[in-house]
Amino acid sequence: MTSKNDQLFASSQKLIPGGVNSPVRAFRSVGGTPLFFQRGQGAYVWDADGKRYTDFVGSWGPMIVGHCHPDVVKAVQDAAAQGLGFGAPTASELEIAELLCKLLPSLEMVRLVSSGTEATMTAIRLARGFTGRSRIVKFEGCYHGHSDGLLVKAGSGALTFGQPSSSGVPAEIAALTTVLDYNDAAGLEKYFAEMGNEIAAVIVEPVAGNMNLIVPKPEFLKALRDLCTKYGAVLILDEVMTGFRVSLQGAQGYYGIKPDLVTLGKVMGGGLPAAAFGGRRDIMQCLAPLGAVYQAGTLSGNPIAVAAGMATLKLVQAEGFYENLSALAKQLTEGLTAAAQKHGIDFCAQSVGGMFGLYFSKSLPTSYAEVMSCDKEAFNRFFHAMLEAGFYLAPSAFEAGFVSAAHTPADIAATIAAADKIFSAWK
Ligand code: KE4
Repeated sequence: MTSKNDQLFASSQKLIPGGVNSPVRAFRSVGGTPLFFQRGQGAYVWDADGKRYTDFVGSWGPMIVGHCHPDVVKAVQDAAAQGLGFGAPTASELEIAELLCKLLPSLEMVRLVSSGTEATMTAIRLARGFTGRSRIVKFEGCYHGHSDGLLVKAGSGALTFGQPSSSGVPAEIAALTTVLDYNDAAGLEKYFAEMGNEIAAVIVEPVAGNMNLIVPKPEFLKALRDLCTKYGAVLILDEVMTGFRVSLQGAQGYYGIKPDLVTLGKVMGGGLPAAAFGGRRDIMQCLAPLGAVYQAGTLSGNPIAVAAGMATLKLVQAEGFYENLSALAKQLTEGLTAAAQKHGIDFCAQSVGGMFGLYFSKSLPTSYAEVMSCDKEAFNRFFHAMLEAGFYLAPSAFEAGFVSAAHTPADIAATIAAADKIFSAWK
């Protein structure tokens, strides 16, 4: 008897490319049949066959207060009863703009959009309009959504111009993007010395979460800020994942680095499509209808998404919220590491705030190259064994994981116990 998951996947593949509406969901990196979820509550999700999992993906970060938090559900219901959208300004958009600018001091002005991709795509256009320059710099392994200029991989050999990492991206567009090595301050310094006056913007994940989790080196963050200031390039911190995830002030507050522009998403939408970009007033005032840089969106500031975001952002301001979240993530990473090492398995893990990385490697990776040398097959085996045991990790060795305020120390202890059992039978 095939499971409901299998039936749904077989049917979905006939109508939806790969059976999914976003590639990572298809389990191609880990193998097997993707889970179709039917319900979430707190730290748990249930698949189409009614099996419960402790959830460490949380919709890729948004579910920081847990699934179906009553305050969030009620805010959405109340907002929906007033109207699902107007395509016109609402007071709630001003309310969330005021809250975002209060929580993130670098935000002098902010605009709401509907996805992280829109936020980063627009921040780059804005930086180009503000500086009058075309070149942008990103880092290998960082993901900033799927706009053409960001689907770019490092040029081969000495070529510092990027090459498309997706078909359909014209080489001419990719060539305007330079891809450097994350955490390589010296390499950044060298590139700026050659090309600094041509750089419109540098976009970076202040904690990388799309090549598994990579922690920034202090000298790398310092070089980013100092060089962008020196050469008049716009420093864009892509905090779509780290915003309100690593601390209430995001990674910029956690590490004390002030961006010129910042992009936000995930947590600030509480699971609904709300994202944003913002920063220096002199840059933001270049945006239509004030300035010449165009950007628009039918659903921007949608009142239901804003309601979910506001309710979530109110909850994360609770006393001790991030101390508790960080403690849960630390309990998990330290417990998994101890269990693996007890059984002589090359495994390590780390966390920053409420996000974590798991690596089948002797030491913590600090670069894209080091992440790529981790044992992906071992991760995939671990992923499926944990899934079987009722624990849902990110379905890729190159993604970060997330805890929520709904997870308890007992949930984490049960996760560690399941891993310990798997490691004890590890050949
Ligand atoms: P969206 O367009 O998917 O809302 O955001 C793109 C984005 C931008 N910046 C960062 C730092 C991000 O992590 C993301 C999206 N993250 C992935 C998870 N690694 C979303 C999951 C998916 O692609 O389905």
